[in-house]
Amino acid sequence: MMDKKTITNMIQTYLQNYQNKADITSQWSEPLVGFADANHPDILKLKDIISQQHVMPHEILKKPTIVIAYFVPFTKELADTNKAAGDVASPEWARTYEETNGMFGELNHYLIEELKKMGYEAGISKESTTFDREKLISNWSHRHIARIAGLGTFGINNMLITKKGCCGRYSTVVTNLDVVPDQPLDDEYCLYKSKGICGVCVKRCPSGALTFAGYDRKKCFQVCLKNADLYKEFGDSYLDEGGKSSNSVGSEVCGKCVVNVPCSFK
Ligand code: B12
Ligand code: SF4
Ligand code: SF4
Repeated sequence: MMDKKTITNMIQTYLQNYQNKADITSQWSEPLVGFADANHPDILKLKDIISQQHVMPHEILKKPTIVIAYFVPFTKELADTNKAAGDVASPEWARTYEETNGMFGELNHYLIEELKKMGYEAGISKESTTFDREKLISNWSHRHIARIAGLGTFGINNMLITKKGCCGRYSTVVTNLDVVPDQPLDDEYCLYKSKGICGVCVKRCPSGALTFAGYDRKKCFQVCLKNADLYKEFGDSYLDEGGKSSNSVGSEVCGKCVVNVPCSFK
């Protein structure tokens, strides 16, 4: 039988070995893993909150029970490379973005195969690696599911902040595991939301996309596109359904709102 500890160990060990590969320059910290109830009322609400096209776990597996969500934190060393003011991301940031997305594909494939060997079913939403280039939303939101899996809470930087911070990336796998699901957190990890202080991310955002009133994804996207123009050499890990053709040209990154802020690593 697969328990939560075994799956958590599998993800952590896979990542440790992956970063020793010769062609990988990225280093990651130990991942956090959460288990969301695939039939949680908040998941069922995603069609209303995000869009009618948002995929439901039961559209991926016939009888889903648990969505595994995991957060892979970046290192402080990587964050430091990207802390310069302005809207130009560091090349290390762009490269790690691509390498992390590529790693997710391989790690998820490994998890799915291992679960199948044990008699379970598992799958990913192909929608998660692509997004509507006009509306700038995806039909599969990793971090809404990660929130339901108890991994973190949303900050005013519009990132999901975990107990290890928000400087890192998420992925999710839908399964029919028979484990007890984790619950969303009651606390607020964002200092502005919990205590009315901080706001550093708003000050740092070079495009005015972040304000205390909300987040403007179009303004943010302009900055990401500018960086994509600069960084085309690290590949295109954001692929469309089935991973056939690229959803973007260049690395659409910025990340000034997740580095050098109080919630980057805690
Ligand atoms: C489309 C997309 C973009 C677009 C649009 C951004 C956006 N936020 O919508 C662009 C290209 C501009 C972009 C930029 C960035 N992105 Co992006 N992006 C995505 C993608 C593919 C889909 C996001 C989406 O559609 N969400 C649905 C919309 C409607 O939700 P939303 O904008 O998040 O808004 C909701 C929340 O704010 C939420 N919310 C806010 N407060 C609260 C409180 C509660 C209680 C609840 C329930 C909800 C809630 O309510 C809003 C409406 O539902 C995801 C990967 C994925 N498939 O999940 C990555 C993702 C969100 N991006 C990520 C990152 C890191 C970035 C960048 C830092 C770029 C970079 N890597 O350098 C910037 C940061 C921008 C920002 N501050 O939000 C990470 C976030 C990691 C984290 N710690 O949260 C993700 C999850 C990718 C990943 N695999 O980890 N991104
Ligand atoms: S930088 Fe401060 S205000 Fe912004 S999300 Fe993090 S804790 Fe909240
Ligand atoms: S990634 Fe963050 S800091 Fe950069 S433009 Fe978007 S919201 Fe602002």
